[in-house]
Amino acid sequence: MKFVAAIFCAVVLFTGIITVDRNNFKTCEQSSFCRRCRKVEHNNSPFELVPATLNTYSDSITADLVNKNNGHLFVLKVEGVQGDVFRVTIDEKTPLRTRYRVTDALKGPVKPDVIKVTESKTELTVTCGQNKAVIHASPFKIDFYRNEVLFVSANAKGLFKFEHYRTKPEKSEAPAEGEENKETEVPKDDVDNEPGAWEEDFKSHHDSKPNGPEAVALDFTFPQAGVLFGIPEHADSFALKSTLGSEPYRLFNLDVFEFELDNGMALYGSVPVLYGHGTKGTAGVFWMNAAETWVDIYNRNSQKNVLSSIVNMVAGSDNEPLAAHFMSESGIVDAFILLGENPQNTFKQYTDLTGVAPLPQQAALAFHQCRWNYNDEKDVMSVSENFDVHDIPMDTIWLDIEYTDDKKYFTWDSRTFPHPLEMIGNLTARGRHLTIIIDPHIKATNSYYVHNDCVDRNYYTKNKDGNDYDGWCWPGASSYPDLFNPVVRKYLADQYLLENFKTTTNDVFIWNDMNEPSVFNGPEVTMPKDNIHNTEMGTYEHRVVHNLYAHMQTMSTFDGLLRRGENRYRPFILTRGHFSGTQRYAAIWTGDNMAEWTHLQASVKMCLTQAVSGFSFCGSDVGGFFKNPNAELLERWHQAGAFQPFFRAHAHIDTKRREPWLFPENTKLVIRDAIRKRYTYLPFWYVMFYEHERFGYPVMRPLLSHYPHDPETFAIDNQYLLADRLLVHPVAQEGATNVDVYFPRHSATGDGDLWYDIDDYTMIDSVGYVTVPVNSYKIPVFQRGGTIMPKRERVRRASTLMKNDPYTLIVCLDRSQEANGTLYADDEQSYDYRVGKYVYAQIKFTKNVLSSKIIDPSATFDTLAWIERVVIAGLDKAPQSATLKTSSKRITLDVIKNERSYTIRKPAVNIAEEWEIVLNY
Ligand code: NBV
Repeated sequence: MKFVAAIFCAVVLFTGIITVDRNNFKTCEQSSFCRRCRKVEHNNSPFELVPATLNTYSDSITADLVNKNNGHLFVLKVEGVQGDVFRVTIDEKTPLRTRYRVTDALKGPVKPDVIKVTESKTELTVTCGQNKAVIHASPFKIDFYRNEVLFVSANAKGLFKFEHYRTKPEKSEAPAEGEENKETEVPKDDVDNEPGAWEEDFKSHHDSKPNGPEAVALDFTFPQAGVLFGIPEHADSFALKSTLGSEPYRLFNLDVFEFELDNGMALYGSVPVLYGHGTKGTAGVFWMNAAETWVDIYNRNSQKNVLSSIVNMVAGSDNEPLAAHFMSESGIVDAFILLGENPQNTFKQYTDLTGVAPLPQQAALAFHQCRWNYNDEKDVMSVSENFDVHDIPMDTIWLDIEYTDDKKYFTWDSRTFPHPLEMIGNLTARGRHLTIIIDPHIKATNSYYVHNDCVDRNYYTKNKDGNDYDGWCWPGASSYPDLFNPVVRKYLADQYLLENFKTTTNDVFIWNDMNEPSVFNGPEVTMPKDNIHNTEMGTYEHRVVHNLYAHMQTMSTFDGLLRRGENRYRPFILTRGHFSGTQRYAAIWTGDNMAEWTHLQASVKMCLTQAVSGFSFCGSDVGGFFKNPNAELLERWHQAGAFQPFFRAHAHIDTKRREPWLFPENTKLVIRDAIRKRYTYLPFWYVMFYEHERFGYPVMRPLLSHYPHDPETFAIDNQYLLADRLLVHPVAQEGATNVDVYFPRHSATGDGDLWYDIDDYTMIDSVGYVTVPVNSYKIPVFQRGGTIMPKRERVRRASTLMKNDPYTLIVCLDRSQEANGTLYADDEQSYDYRVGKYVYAQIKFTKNVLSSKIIDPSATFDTLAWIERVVIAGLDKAPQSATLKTSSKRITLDVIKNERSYTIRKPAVNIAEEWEIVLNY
């Protein structure tokens, strides 16, 4: 059995058959809980509120809900949360056993807000600030209003379902899968008689389901929305499509080999937050549930195929508001209703709950070079040297699984990597870092200390019979640490400490892969759902916590790296699996994509969706993981990656080597240009991530973030904004000589902004689509008029060597001849910024004066960095000269006229000072 799985994998790897094997993964129909939830009758909810049970508290209400079909009781809690959020929880009133509640997704306890309650015969109104939740008793439904406008309704479609825990019926009553007797009428809501409710088979895997049916489901309607988006991770468009007549979107962390594009199949991560946006406003729902979840989308605007569009027409669903139906296998209903009113506020409400990607070390925002595998120490050093020879900057070189001794993580293969410390030291001496992979599976051999420790101390996840679960992964027979147990997390974190992992240093970054978890011979390539974990809430099946396994690994790794550096250095971790909140610990990438143009396009869509779902630090394998990219695709992918947050080239072990100098000179030069451009923009990336940590807005943003009243922006996912300063439209079509770039409007028919081409300051003063010519070096990137961009134009071999280098400021003026920007600097590596060692400056151009003011005067940072150049585009009069004024000096500066801009040379003022440059006419 084990061998079969391994051979299967190997065959697919080496024959290069490129398409996902859908048979390995369930459809909704093959998943009994999804089937049950999906067939709930619309508009006939059996749930009712029991008004007599109402309890009112300062920040919440509770009341019983009854399922009229079986009399079972539930407790509803509606809570006001600070920042225009309601939290709705529903749990069983007296469950047979405590149902699991998600831990560690939220960044901390929620902050309650004061509520006011008014009652009428049929409704209960919970008011919180300018918002209210109107709870209708029968049928049960909650309408959420902001400023009297209805933004979200829960259970408006009547699809609420809550399968209470129950005792297993006698055998004869529970037919096995496929044995159902179609003649016998199934009593309403009696799931006991449903096939698959008490045990379920998929392929050769049997799920024993000792606790029986336990699904929870609820629909949310968004009456103001013209588009729904969110719920990553899927290789699909930004705008969610109707699932009528097709599969729901699935959230179940899975290692999907050679995933396909344009569908809602599960992928490595699950982030159950969904937004509805329209010209009248935005709202969101965060469905905090870590069990397998499917989401049906009701969307009159989009049909996945002709058939479903016809079904839609016939069903007359054209008048229906957009809606989402969340269906989870287990857990409780725990939903946050985000009433942010506009996109940015709503995204921030989500990061206020689950956290942000903290400011990374500068090096992590620079260029990463990876491949499965760099073969040995010589290979690593020669790749590093070649980047220098060809004058291409690179900060981090990565080692994949082959560096280990037989896939035993925390060890090295002594034949290929006999002197790891020396190798790391050589890289560090050149300003570079090393990243190594550490997967969660542990080779089950008694010649491995981690395995012995885990066995001796009872640290492994158990199978349904209570024995150490044993699966199959890269090392062969493997076991899986029970990462839900804090003691186990601490043990693994300890392995990163330099006293334990003696062959590493503080400069080694970590990559956690295969943590969905991936199990080659498990059901759907993961762990059986009836495996057992020892969580902080007690003993639970894997079923209820599955989507949190990777999250727990990143928590552990983060803790290890933090303690490794005595809490001084910012850890850098890349993880493949993720859940809500993982962004606090790790960056993510979109997994095993392909060297195809469509996958380059997908990288934008996927990272955009991640960005609004908390994951600002996202990228894709540049060049494509599987298959060999041609020169043009490799060039275009580097150019696109240079403007995405996480920028790493990576490739499968069977692909041809593809370091830039192995291609024709022109390709190398184009790639070099793209990477160097990234380095010039590092100060911008750095301030964006600082502001992301401080304010909680995404770094990469869909156009609707800043142009929420322009419906044309709603579904755009081939271009995006970086903060509100750059508009990026990567070239992702083969042979393109021009690109249609959309310049958004402030209202449905109104004006837009001015935009300046970053390469030559050509100004665009129009809205709608504009055809922009491109050559092999160029991708359309525009700086918004009204913004100031910090750059560093002296590019070095690694970003760590640019710390003291001077800055250039690019000032692009708006129609009123004004602009604004920020600049942020610190030591680029440590947490000292959190104790006030930084400079954060507001840079402004108004009335012909450019000025820099320190935003937090109590913060201080000694730096040698200075301003070496100011470029101003869009000035409507030509200045003769400029005068620099600081508290101690007053100097006249030259102004040079360029084709479409002016350059002020050498203001030579330190960035930590306050200054003014006055243009003289
Ligand atoms: O560790 C090998 C690869 C890795 O290169 C890739 O980036 C991961 O997504 N890993 C998956 C395992 C096997 C891939 C077929």
